[in-house]
Amino acid sequence: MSDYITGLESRMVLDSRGNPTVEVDCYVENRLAGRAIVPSGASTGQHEALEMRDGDSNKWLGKGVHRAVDNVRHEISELLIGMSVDEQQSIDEAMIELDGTPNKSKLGANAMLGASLACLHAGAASHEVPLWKYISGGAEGQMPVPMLNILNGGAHAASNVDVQEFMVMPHGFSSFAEGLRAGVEIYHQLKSELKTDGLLGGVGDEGGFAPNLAANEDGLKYMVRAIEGAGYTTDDVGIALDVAATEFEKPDGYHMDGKVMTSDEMVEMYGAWLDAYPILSIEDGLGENDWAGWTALTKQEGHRVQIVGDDLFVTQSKRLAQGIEIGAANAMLVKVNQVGTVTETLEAMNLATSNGFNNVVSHRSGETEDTTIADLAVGTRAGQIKTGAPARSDRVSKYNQLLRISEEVEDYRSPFQ
Ligand code: 2PG
Ligand code: MG
Repeated sequence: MSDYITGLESRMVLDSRGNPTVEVDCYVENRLAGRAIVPSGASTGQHEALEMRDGDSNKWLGKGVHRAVDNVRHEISELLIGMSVDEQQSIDEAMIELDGTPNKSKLGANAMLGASLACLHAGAASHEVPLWKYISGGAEGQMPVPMLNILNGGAHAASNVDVQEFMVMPHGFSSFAEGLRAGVEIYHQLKSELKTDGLLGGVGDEGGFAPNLAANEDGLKYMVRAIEGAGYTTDDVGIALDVAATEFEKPDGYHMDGKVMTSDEMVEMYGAWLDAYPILSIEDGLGENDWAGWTALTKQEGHRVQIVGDDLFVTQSKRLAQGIEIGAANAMLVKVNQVGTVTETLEAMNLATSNGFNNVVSHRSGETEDTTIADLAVGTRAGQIKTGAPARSDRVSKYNQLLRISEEVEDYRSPFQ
């Protein structure tokens, strides 16, 4: 017999940047059974589902989430009461229907996602299985290779670096714990390399160092110095970039390193970087509407590097289908709040894998102690997760949850074999 939802509660809590966000509790048989907190981005894509903010500039600088919280407490709670908690798809579909807009602007994607995730947790609890196993439907899980963002730039840092994320990817190890250890040691090594050069300052939003650099390419040089300085080789540890190029694409081109570049020149630059550095993955190398540029990049470099669409696909099947059709990218970044429900996230992930695209599960730059994405990565066998530097609890909590899961799930392998 399945357990029934008896109500949802919701409240405002804070995220890692000190901004309000939505927390939702799901009650099953009148007992608290599942809780989730919604993350929030800074370099958001224009096609993302709507994050509902109150817009009252006298409070929380306009970023209050009072209306979204209210929507969970009233409309969404009333809608879901009496539904079986383990019917995730029906739960999500009911909310989508009630919202009735293409971008979830009536209820707010933050309200809907909070409810969707809280029900997911409650469903796992009611079946008394770990979340990752509830997501996998009982199938074997797989530990993801972490991408640790150890050098922050772009919209996540107050530096002059345009590339948003320089990540280390320890893919050549036999266990998650060993891979993570390499990533952490490299993080500490980067700190001493930067200190030696007098470039050590604070960290960015995702816990990585945030130095000013003479050129973006210097970030790649520091990554190699850190990998090798920590005693690893670039055979076992590669580099993943999130360029977040939408942020510096202007009507006249891409503004980078003090120059203005065309799409073709960007593609050429990536080719040169791939020749010179152990780069395994490039995310958002071009802007969110530059489909032709994405196709050109994928055609030219897709055979030797993973090309990940974040702002381009916004975890939405419709945009992903377009990318598949025209050969734009060969991987999708997975952010639950870009689409707003668990069911739509899983649908997009399935569409990706069934078309030979990789999935990379991702945090947002505004995060919390919520660790759902760690279980999502394992349960869907995504194979990759990016969740920041090994610093600050909003990032480390995901790695710690993965360490716990790795006591049960051993499968760990390079997604590039
Ligand atoms: C990204 C993310 C997460 P934000 O661009 O991939 O690193 O940043 O959440 O600010 O969109
Ligand atoms: Mg991105």
